[in-house]
Amino acid sequence: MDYRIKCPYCFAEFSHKEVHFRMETIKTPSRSLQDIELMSDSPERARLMAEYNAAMMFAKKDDPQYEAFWSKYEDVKTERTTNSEWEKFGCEVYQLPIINPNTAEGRKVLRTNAAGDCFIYDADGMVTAVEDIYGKQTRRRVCPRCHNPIPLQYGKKKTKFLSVIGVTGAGKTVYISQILTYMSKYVSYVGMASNFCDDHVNNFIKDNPVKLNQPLPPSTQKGVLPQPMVYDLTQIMPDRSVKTDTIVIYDIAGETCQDAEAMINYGEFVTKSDGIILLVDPSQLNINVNYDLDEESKKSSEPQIVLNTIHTVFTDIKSTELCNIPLAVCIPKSDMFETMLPAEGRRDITPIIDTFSELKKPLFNATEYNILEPKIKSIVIDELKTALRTQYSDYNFFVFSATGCDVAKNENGQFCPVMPPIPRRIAEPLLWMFKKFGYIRSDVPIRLPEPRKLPEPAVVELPRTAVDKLLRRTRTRPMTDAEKEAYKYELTC
Ligand SMILES: Nc1nc2c(ncn2[C@@H]2O[C@H](COP(=O)(O)OP(=O)(O)OP(=O)(O)O)[C@@H](O)[C@H]2O)c(=O)[nH]1
Ligand SMILES: [Mg+2]
Ligand SMILES: [Zn+2]
Repeated sequence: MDYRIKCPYCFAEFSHKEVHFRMETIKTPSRSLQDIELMSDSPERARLMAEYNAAMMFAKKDDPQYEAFWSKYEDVKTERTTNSEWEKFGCEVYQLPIINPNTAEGRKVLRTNAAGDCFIYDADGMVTAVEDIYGKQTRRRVCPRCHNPIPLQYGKKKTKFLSVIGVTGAGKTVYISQILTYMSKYVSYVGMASNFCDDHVNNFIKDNPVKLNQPLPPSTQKGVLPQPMVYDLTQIMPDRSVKTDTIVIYDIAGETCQDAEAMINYGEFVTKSDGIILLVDPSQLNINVNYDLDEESKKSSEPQIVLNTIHTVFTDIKSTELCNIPLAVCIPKSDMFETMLPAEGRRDITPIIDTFSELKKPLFNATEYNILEPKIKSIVIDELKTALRTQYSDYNFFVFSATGCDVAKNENGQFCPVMPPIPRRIAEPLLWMFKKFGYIRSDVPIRLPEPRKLPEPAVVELPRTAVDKLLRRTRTRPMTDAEKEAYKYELTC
């Protein structure tokens, strides 16, 4: 079995057998190289030299490949060394020695298994660990190109990459924090279970709390890359087999989305994404809100400019072609304009339950969404609609509130939720994305932002009678209103 892995940092693709490992053994040579070199030729000198060379392979140091990857970001490596790791190693995790098991040098310091290679495989036959000559095992796989950590289990399942973008202050970090917090609840709405694959998810939630009277997260710095969040989603299929997919979510700083150059430098994640969740701040749609986005980001980042930028950076698309990446266009902070929405927009999404088994069905609730859709569309400004229509082929509009309540400044001028935050409809764009990825279907066809093109002329062919066949003719009748109406929806569920 050859597992192909796509690095969630640099997007290099490689076989599971090509991974490198961060070692858990750290050595310091007993003598310095200078000391050894000054010694006269002797067996002792040779022994010390060999010991020195082996120890240097296990010395803690800054890693050139890792440093090269992070050099374009603002000197912040968001990887976190835990207290226990500090106690154990006395250095950052990214300074641990790295061994490549596919070199003669690497193999010399790793234990070989009965099959003659140095890998330790799991029950599914994927390389998960190696053991060094000192008897220490490590499961710390890293990408062979950028030396960033590959999460446990990562690489076995099909992976989809999802970026959340939008101007500074649009609410991306608050949204992601809430989505991650409530992930298992919402994926259970479509009969799925979720598991996160490393500590980054927990760290993200801890670092970006959304709690009553607690300050909401500060603005994500431009040029800082937060760790990708990796989730496994498991589904029981109709034939009772189990299917797992992996999704990786990226929180991208607002400023990164504002010009094409920054997007190419920092936003590679956007261009490599399988889906984009775009947050359009309500103030960008002329909705009355009680705060001010900073002038700079308001001007330079009208949502249609962000859309142009993305369209431009997807370099394999001609400027005249539509970009077919699934795009969920969301208006966040709906708690601030609730009165503009019908009842469906003021409450959370509802799962679809099988009346017989009482289990939740793997379906996007389009019946509910379709009621809300025309209202959201009426809030969206024409410039944005035009940009979407002329550049994107697969998008829908959403509203949600990540806090479900108002936020107010505390005595230090930081925004805090004024009530226990209970999010509303945050999962709707995500479940829509799941439908686009083919994980689930919808209960009825989803209403489109623009009707599909009607046939010209708008007629329906009548069944051919024997006389028609004889006369080799086809007869038609005009489409009914109901038949035309179907063109406002997707073709299938
Ligand atoms: N009322 C309300 N305010 C929200 C909501 N979500 C976010 N906000 C407000 O928007 C501010 C910015 O949210 P962030 O999530 O930090 O914005 P961001 O898009 O990550 O911004 P950058 O990191 O600068 O790109 C928060 O401090 C809140 O004041 C919401 O659901 N309701
Ligand atoms: Mg942020
Ligand atoms: Zn990589």
